Amino acid sequence: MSKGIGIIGAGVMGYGHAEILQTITRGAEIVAVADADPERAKRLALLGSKIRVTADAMDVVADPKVDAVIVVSPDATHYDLAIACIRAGKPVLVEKPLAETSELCRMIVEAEISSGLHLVQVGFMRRFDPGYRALRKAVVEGSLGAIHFLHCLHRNQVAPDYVTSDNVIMSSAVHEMDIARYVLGEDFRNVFVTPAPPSSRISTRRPQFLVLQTVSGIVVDVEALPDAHYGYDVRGELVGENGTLSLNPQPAVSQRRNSLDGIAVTTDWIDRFADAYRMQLQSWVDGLTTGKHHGATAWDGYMATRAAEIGLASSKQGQLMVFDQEKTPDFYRRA
Ligand code: ISE
Repeated sequence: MSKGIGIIGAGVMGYGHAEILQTITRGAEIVAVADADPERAKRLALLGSKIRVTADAMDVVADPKVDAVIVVSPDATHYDLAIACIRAGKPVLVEKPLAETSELCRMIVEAEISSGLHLVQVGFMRRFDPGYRALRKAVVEGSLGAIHFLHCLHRNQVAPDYVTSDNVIMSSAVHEMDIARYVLGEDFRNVFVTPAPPSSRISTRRPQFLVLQTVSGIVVDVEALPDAHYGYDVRGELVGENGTLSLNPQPAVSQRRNSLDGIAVTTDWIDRFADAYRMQLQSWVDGLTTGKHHGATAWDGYMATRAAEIGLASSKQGQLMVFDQEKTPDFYRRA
């Protein structure tokens, strides 16, 4: 039977998830949407005949027709909504970050463990990207031999005005913190962050360069550039003793025009990770029936925000920061 989904937040990302759910995902349909802006909610509701509109997010969580919830509202609301879903015993897919601080993320982790149910998934969609999955597979199978480096590039075309240098770490580089843990299957032991000069053309925010090391010593470097101008560009190269693997997001066609021969660069993450978003939603919806979960857990969400916070401290203090090692709770260990 089709699952009833409630969406909280009808902005660009909320609409994007809703569109995929209604047009591509099998086994679920949207039954309720909440947004403080009634016009946005109404626009989303046009995607289906059974979608009830409300301004009250908690009303969606409590709705008996809602089997599971997607939280795509502002970051500051994530904590309360995730806790409300756990209390209601409803599975919830929370857009990243899980919550604004690692302390709040940790409280979500504790609440989920106390409930005894695996209810929370974090929308770190890159875990469903075929490229990153191939990198993970190579690590699991050992095909590259011992791994030395994971090089990561994360460039936004032009970040919105409100994005600060701190956000470049907390909201952008945090994806690398998560995906590196996923690909390498290890936690971090230290991080050093060097801010680069700001882009005088556009803003005072500074690009950030991060060097992390995992527990076994693998080096992960991240260029996080908020204003690349030419497009949205995410790259990765895994370097091992037998060779390398690079992400290769190829559009279906290449172009020759204006004296150039090449491929178009996407302008935002919705395009670049379109496959990942689709697969993330299908996997999450399938999990509502099978009980199998493949995405980032609340623990992963906590670890990513915690790593970003430690990175932020490094950028402020200009020092290498060492992580306290935390054991993954048994509740989150996957067979
Ligand atoms: C944005 O919030 C996202 O989550 C995107 O995936 C990321 O690439 C971008 O840098 C963030 O600002």
